[in-house]
Amino acid sequence: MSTETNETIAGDNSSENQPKLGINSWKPLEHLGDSLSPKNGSNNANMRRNASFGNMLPSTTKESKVRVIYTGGTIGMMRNESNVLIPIPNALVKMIRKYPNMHDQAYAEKRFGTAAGMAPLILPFIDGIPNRVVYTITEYNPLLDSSNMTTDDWVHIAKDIHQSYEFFDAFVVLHGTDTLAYTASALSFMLENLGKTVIITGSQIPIFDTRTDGKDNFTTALSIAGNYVIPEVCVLFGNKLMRGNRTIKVSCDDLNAFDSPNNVPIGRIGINYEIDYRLIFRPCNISRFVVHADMDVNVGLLRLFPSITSSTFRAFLAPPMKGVVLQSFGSGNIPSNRKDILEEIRAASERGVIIVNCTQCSNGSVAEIYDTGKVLKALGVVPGYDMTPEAAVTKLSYVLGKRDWTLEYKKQVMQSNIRGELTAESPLMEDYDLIEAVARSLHLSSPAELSQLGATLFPAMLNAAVLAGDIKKINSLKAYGADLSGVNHDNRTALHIACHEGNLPIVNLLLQHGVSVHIRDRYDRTPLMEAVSVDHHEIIQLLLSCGAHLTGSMRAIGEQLCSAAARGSLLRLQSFQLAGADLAQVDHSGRTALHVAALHGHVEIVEYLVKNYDDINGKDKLGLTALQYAKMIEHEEVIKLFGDGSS
Ligand code: ASN
Repeated sequence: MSTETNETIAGDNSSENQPKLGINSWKPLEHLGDSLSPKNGSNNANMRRNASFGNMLPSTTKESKVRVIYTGGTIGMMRNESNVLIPIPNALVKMIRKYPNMHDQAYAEKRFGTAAGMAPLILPFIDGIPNRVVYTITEYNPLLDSSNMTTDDWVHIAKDIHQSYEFFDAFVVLHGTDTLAYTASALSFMLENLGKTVIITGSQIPIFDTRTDGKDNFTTALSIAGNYVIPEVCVLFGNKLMRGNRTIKVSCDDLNAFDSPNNVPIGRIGINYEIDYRLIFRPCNISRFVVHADMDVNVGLLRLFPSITSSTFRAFLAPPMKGVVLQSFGSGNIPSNRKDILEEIRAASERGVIIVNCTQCSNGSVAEIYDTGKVLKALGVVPGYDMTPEAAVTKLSYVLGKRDWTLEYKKQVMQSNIRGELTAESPLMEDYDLIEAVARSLHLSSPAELSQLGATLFPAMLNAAVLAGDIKKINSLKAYGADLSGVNHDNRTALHIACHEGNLPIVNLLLQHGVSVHIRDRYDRTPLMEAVSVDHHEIIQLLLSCGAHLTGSMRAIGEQLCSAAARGSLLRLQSFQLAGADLAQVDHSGRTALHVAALHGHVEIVEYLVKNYDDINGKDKLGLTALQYAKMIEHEEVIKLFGDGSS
């Protein structure tokens, strides 16, 4: 695939196809008043964040921003004069703007005024779904049938997500269905420590055809992406939201074309969305989101069949092959009486080729039940348990691309569960004793009632344990089946509370259990903002190392910086700085913290800010500099801090 990308966010005119991807796409919004003038040394990230539309949000409406990456596939295809389906470059966005069930033009006009024709797309209101989803579509060039996609295309998608990670709440990838399960599996490995929702979808019938499944798949993917934090690469298709690396394409013509045979879907799509939070696989490392783009292409899938020849084996396993998924019979068996084949396997394994044993059956796992299965392990073959072939081969490609890992470690990783892609041991039964005791006294018995009871009790008990700083209780609630990532009615997680309480050990514990740093509560506050609000620098640092970042309107942060400066709180300014804020950010009056500190005669703060500003002569909307404020209040000590070169 070409590396050229079209960012198509604009209206029905030729200027809508921005030549480059990325945050350029939000540029038209700068005219709408929330952009930061690039003075005062604001860094790139802050400038780009300012190009978002944070404080234009009507106070009653919550919005989330989703980046759609359109790679090709049937979903976006249209019929040409000969009634043949082909992808038509730059047509998707133009068409979507005309479909009121995919784009809310009235809202866009209210929100973006005259720039609405150039503005991002807006998913129409959906009853029961809180956030309005504002989305922009990045169209790849050329658009590809997914059968033509390669490892390079996975890298392209992964890098695009990485490049815009901080500026969007979630990502939706539109993809052809034929190799969609491979891409989903590959991305699940390449996107390390993913903290945001990534949903891949496509369709069997083009999105603008009357009987399309594409419109439902697309709008459902958008609304889930914009409303749930599911830090996984998921596949949304038909009535299921599935873990990407567990999916396989099971039908060429059924509208429910994908299945996840060895893993219960994360969500069921009906009139309502039923997302089972307990099934979400969360990264439990305290590390930032990164992309591993170095995928080794010397991998393959070898499907066993009766009477397969040893020369086929020899040819297949020969250099440059480095990793092979052996699709064995049943629960991992190969003909143990075929010494010629066993010899080829042993020789390849001794040369350092990683051979992973996966079953040909779409359902079930390899296990050493029979002698015919045991023999492979003795030859150095690694069990792949219940991995799909798609997951196993892309995982091999990922693992082999880790140049600094030893062969032994690579083999270890191949048989370990790193992204929820395999079930290595029988799952532990969770202990629901506590819930059962309450349920008995309330005469509740159905699974739905029990799970409802758990969902009601656990968040309150968890919050109480966090407030009490009781790590033991948190651990035992977890053992009872509580979801540590659950939210209360204010959409606050235990992590918000622990950050606000300034409890570093609990923050650490919750992060180790994969609680997301990106969930915004009802007031749009992230755990990072909570940590800033209590000036807990160690917690701020810990959250940053997990990929947390400031969100929303930079002007709002400017207000808070000015307010901290007015109060004389140097510590708060340092907290914001540590969290990634630009101390020179202006408020709605164009004032910086320096203006306000000068006006209030806070010597220590002025001294600190003067050192941290690239330009101390910035003017507010009244045309005044910070020094002029100091002169107005005749504060000699402050005036001196500005030095001779100031105006
Ligand atoms: N051939 C198409 C593709 O994979 C199939 C589809 O999208 N339904 O690109």
